[in-house]
Amino acid sequence: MIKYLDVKNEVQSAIDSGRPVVALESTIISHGMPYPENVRTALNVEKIIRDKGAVPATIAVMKGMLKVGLTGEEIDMLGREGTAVTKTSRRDIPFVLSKKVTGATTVASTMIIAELAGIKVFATGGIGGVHHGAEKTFDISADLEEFAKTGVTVVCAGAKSILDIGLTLEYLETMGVPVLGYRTDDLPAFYTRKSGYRVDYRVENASEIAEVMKIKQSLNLSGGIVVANPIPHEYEMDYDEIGNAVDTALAEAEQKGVKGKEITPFLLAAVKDKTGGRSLESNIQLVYNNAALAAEIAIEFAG
Ligand code: PSU
Ligand code: MN
Repeated sequence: MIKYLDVKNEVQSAIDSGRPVVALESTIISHGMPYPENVRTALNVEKIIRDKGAVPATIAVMKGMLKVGLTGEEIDMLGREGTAVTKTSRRDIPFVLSKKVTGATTVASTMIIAELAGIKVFATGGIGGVHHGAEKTFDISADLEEFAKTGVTVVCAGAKSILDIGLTLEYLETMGVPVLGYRTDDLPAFYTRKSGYRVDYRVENASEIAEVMKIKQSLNLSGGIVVANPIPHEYEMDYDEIGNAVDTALAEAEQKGVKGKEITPFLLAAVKDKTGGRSLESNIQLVYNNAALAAEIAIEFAG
């Protein structure tokens, strides 16, 4: 047993008996969406995973422990406290544990904790990536390095255009990370089904993805897999509307000098404001869609 790991009974017994489990991050709750939609979404995501026949495990750092599987009250607390909670990526974990403060986990730290607990599949909305202007700012999300190291499959809706999608793909290629498009040849761009960039491979069902995971694991090829799942047609946003919102958000961030771990939450909130909140509904729906696919993958992998 790892000293700092606290796995909920329901989740541990599923892991022990080889039943499907899906990990979920908590920065999307605290920093990715406003209250109360964040709490409602997080609880619905858990329900979608259960209805499919897998066990959800939302991950966070609380009271000096890495918590795998949260109660409804704990999810509610993360949602209410919002950005007052410490956004916790790989480098933040030891400090947040030592101070026993509440930490919301990013894609990177959720992957680390999921792997410690023995969970192979994780659902989220969007991953971090290479930011525009990274050749000057060096702003590359720690999520990308994590994909190179940690053996968890992450289902996302592609990369948001707040990022440089082309450079994000180049980085993943350098790090040896497979990018699988679920029923798409084009990497989805979060709010839209297409980005103009191609994925490495197209897959048609969850069992193909589970097979890739098993082969990768049996060869001891370290690192994760990105599964890019396009937003359902009916919730897709207008390409130009999102493009304009992102451009304005990026200009505002630059003018205000927003830096470091603040920049992603700043851009997410600014895009939401510029689209009159409509991007929030798209965001919620794509997370549901990812949760359902992640549950199917976990079931195929376990089966
Ligand atoms: N992208 C989104 N929504 C999010 C995030 C990214 O569309 O909530 C969050 C995730 O937790 C991701 C983190 O791991 O932001 C990346 O932050 P940074 O760029 O600072 O590494
Ligand atoms: Mn960054």
